[in-house]
Amino acid sequence: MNQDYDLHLEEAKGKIEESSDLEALKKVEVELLGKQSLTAQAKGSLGELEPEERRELGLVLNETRTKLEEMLEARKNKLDSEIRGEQLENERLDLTEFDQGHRLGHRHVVTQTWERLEDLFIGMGYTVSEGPEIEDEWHNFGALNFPLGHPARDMYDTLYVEYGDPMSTLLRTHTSPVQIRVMEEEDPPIYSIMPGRVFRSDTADSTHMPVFHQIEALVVDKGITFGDLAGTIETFTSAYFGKDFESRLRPSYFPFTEPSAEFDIRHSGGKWLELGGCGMVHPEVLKAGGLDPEEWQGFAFGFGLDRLALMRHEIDDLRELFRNDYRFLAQF
Ligand code: FA5
Repeated sequence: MNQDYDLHLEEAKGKIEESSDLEALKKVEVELLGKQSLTAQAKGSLGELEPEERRELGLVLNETRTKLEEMLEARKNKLDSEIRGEQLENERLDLTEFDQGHRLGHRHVVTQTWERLEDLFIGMGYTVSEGPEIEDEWHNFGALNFPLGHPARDMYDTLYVEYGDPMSTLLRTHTSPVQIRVMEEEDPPIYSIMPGRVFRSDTADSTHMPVFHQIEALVVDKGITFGDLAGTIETFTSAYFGKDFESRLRPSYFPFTEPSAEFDIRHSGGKWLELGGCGMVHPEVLKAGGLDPEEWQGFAFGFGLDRLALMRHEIDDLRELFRNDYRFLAQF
C-alpha cells in the first residue's frame, strides 16, 4: 500500500516540477489535493476498512498529503521569486545612458537666491521662519494696520479664496503676515527672515509675475533705529551683489511701517529697479503681535527674491525665469 503512495508522490513530483506558471500549478494542486484526488477518495472510503487497516492507511494518507502540500508550496515560492526577479529586471533603469556628455541638473536660479540669502542671514544670527500661503484677512491686512475698507488695501490686487465669509481668506499678497505669526509665537528679541511665495493678480511683464517670491525680515529688540535697518540692508545687498552696484533708499508709504522707504538698485549707470520696501515697525503692528511698543522697537523689510536674482545675473526679463527653458536656466 505504501508503495502505491510512494509512486503517487513520485508522479506528483513530476507534475509539480513541470508546472511552469502559477496557473498551471493551481490546476495540479486541485488534481492532487482536491475532492477528486487519490488521497481524498481513499480518505472517503476509510470507513469501509477494519480498524487496524483504517489506522494504518489514515497515517499513510496524512503523510502523503503533507508531502504533497510541501512540494506544492516549494514550487509556488520558486515561481513567485522568478516572477519578482523578472519584474525587477524589466523595471531596471539603465542609468549609464544618461552618463554620456550630459551634465547633472542644478537648483533653479530663484532657489539658489533663496538659499544664498538664507545662508547669509543665518550667518548674521537670524532664524528662518515660514507661514501659510493661504492666509486670513487679519494676518495679511488687519494686523498690519490696514483697516477694513482702507484704500491702501487696493495697493495689492488680491486673489481671494472661496472659504468662510466672503473676502475672509486669500492667497497672501506679501510675506509681511509672517511677521505677525512670528511675533505671536516668539518672544523678543526677534531676528528672523521669512522667505516664501506670494500671489497677486498682476499681469506678467518684464518686472512682474502674478506668482513670485519675497524675503521678509523682522527685527524686534530694544533701542532699534532706522540706522540699524539701513545698515542691515546695506550689509546683505553688498554681500549678495558684490561691487559695481549702486543703491538708494527713498521715502515711501506702507501702513505697517513708519517711517517707510523703498530700496532701489542699479548696475553702475544703468536703470534703477525697485527691490523692496522697508521701515520701522508701526506701533499698532507690534500691538497686534502682542508686544508693548513702549518696550520694544523694530524694523522690517520685504524684498522681491525674483528681482534680486534678476539684478544679480543681469537678466532682462523676469518672465524668462519661469519659462522653464533648460538652455536659459542652465546658464546660472
Ligand atoms: C510689500 O509687499 C511690502 N510687504 C514690503 C515691506 C515689508 C515693506 C516690510 C515694509 C516692511 P511691495 O508691494 O512694494 O511691498 O513689494 C515688495 C517687493 O516685491 C517689490 O519691491 C518688488 O521687488 C517685489 N514685487 C512686487 N510685486 C511683484 C511682482 N508682481 N512680481 C515680482 N516681484 C514683485
